[in-house]
Amino acid sequence: MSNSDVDVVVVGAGFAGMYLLHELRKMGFSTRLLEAGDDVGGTWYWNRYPGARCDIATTDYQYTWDPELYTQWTWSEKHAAQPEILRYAQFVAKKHDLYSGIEFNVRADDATWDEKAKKWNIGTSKGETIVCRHYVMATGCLSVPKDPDIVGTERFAGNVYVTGRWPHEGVDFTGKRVAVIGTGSSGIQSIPIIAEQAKEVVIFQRTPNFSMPAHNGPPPQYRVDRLKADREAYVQEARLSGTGVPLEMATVSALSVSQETAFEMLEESRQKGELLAIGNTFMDSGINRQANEVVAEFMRTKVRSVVKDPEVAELLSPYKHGYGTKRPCMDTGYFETFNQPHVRLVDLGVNPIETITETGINFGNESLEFDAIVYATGFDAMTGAIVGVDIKGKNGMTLKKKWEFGPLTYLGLTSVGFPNLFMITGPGSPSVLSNMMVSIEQHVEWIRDTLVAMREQGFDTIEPTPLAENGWRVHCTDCADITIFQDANSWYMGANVPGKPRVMLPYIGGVGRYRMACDEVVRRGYLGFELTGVGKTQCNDGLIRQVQPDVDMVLEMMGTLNLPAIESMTPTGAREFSEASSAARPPGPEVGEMLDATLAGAAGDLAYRLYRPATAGPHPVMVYFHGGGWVFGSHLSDDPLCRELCVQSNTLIISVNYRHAPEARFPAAAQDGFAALKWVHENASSLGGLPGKLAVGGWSAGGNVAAVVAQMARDNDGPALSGQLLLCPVTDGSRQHQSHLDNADGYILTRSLMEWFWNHYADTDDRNNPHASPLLAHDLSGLPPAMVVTCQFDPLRDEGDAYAQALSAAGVAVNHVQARGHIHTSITMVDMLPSGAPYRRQMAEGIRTFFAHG
Ligand code: NA7
Repeated sequence: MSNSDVDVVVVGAGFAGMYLLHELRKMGFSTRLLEAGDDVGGTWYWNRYPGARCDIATTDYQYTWDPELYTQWTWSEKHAAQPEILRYAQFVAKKHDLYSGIEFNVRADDATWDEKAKKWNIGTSKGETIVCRHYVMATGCLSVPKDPDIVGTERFAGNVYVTGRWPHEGVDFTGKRVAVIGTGSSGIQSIPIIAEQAKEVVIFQRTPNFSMPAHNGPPPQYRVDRLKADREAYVQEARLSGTGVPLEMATVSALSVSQETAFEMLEESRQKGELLAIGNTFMDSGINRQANEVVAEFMRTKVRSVVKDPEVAELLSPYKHGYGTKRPCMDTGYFETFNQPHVRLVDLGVNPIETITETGINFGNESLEFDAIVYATGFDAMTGAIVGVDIKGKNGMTLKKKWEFGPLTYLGLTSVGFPNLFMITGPGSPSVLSNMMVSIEQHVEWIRDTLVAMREQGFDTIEPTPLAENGWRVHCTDCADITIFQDANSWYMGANVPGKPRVMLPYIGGVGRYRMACDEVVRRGYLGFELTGVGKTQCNDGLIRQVQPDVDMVLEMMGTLNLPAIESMTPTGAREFSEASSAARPPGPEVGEMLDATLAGAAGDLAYRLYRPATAGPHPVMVYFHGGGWVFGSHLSDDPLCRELCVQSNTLIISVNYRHAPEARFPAAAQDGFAALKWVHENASSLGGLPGKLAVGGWSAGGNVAAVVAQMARDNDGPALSGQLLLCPVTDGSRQHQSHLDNADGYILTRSLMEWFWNHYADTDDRNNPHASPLLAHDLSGLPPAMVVTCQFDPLRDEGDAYAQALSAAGVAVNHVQARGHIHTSITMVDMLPSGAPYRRQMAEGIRTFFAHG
């Protein structure tokens, strides 16, 4: 126990530290485990306030690593109360002789990396310095109570209680006047019980919270049955799920059903009494504000139905944050408590606390006296406990300083400049957005396996690279950006602690996807890590997740569908397939008017659809050419995109069909495109267009047609164009570009499909014709201003980039947007992929700019 030079120092004897100790011992590592409290249990050791319970059902909130525990321990309730969870932790610690490896009542005060020795020196509250190779913070996400940021807290002479530091002997509030400050989970769980005892309770509420009845009782039978039937399968499902609890994936949009149906579905979820059920009723309540509002309003109706005083009900109803964007709560009789005559709610929004006094609280125009004040004011979440230890890494840099503007980690496990430091459920990992047990076990196992691999391969240090860490930050931000979580002033965002940087602290991409990323890092030779040993270094630098998270989900979903390759079909089959795929997509926004008609093409009539903005005309006009590799698609196939561009750019869009290959090969599409442009130009006024304000645009093969048509217009004395919008355009069929190889497969448009398109459209010789490959034009000067959008994971990326560069070199004004993490099709997927929305907004802005200038 007193070995002062060990392989690993672990701080914290909660569920993370306990399991880690077990695994490190098993693998033969020497360890010291320091714990500030005098027993195991972590969160469940400290949070002993009345009513403290776990909101995740006991079928899921338990260790899975020791299968015997499933039979040796029986949970009495669905949502275990704190004493039972603490007993469980003690039971496990005894069973596995963990107590002998834990030093209680010892804090880690500081930790300093010794670059020469490649070891950490851990300074303890007992004045000892422990030397270790690896240092693991298993300090929990909600372990440092937030400093009470209320004037006068130190003045109060009565009893003061903090929910996260509750006295072990308990508190009896019988006959007392009690103030409770804070209505997060701790407040919501404890208030009904405090009110049962106290003479008078005043609840000071800054923000009302969403809460649902826990419906506590025996563990849910359907989960017990599934566990019994096939425990491994159940556990595996949890590990690969979004939240660490097996749940059926929601497939219905809250906006696709009537409010009545939505409320019925929500009621069914609510009756389950499971924390994640309501948020999982609809597929879009976490990413779409309107969808979320359906859920929020449902929850508010429930408050109104319970709380008798309508004014109090209104005060208890959240309006300022979406459901789930702050941690929703589970309660037992919380809202009912406010119907009791001795319970009063104070809305701090209207009546802020002026000061706490020796005898009570002054707020608004009132002054109330209390015997006790309960602070249920929350925690310095996720980072508080980590930077609470003075951790100095390479070159004396402290972690606190490094994280001044928000935590920077690779995988939420490690941080650049701090070799051999690991965090369990650290910021940048799913942690508090998951069933903590699942996330804890995954991190412990990842760390264990990493230390074993290092030992086997003779490495002494492991540290992430700046590239990988920054890439992970970008990925975490991308994940958060597609949700509405960032709207709320939550502790997820650090918003509850004054001065704390506002960043999304947990990883919101899901437990399963996160696990897959961690596993892939290992499989790819510790991608993004530098490992060093005596005379050896290994560094497979790189980025683990670059595709936008919502795009990634679509790719994954398509992967599971085992769809046939389009290039294996006949053109007719491909057309049917493409039409069937479009049928199920969201329609896009409403436009002022849509009109279907025909115009004169190069060899007969062509169908077109006109999209008119709802604003008063006349409007500028853009002739739009659809994608589909010249083989399939129609004037209707990019309908949602055309609608969105119409609405957002306030432009009249005319989407034109053109003849398709192989029936009509090159140059039919280009000729039709040019004929359509001329027709629209001649008929602009009667269509409601502004004469002289004409542009072309298109996506993919349609981008090719648009680029070619712009060249034809220049070379044939008009029509004069204000701009050309080219989204993922085909610009060069004459040769191979690097992106054809880099993105050959796996991103929907494949290299072989592109070849199939070309083969149907043009002979090898024709591919060298600038009207097939506009990049090959001898002269690109004099063309209209261009907006070129290319996507990182598109086989066509480089030819689009090359066209933008060539236009610019020829003196054409070019707005070149490179969409990071996107694929050939993703920007067109209106209302399906939120990460594409900013690019569509940019495109609309680009269209407006064309017309502003010309
Ligand atoms: P929370 O969820 O952070 O709740 C703290 C509550 O205290 C919340 O209502 C805060 O309002 C309120 N608060 C914080 N500071 C103040 C001040 N200065 N004045 C008035 N009110 C204040 O912590 P909990 O302990 O309840 O729950 C933490 C997690 O533990 C929980 O989510 C579960 O995961 C388990 P605010 O909302 O910030 O306006």
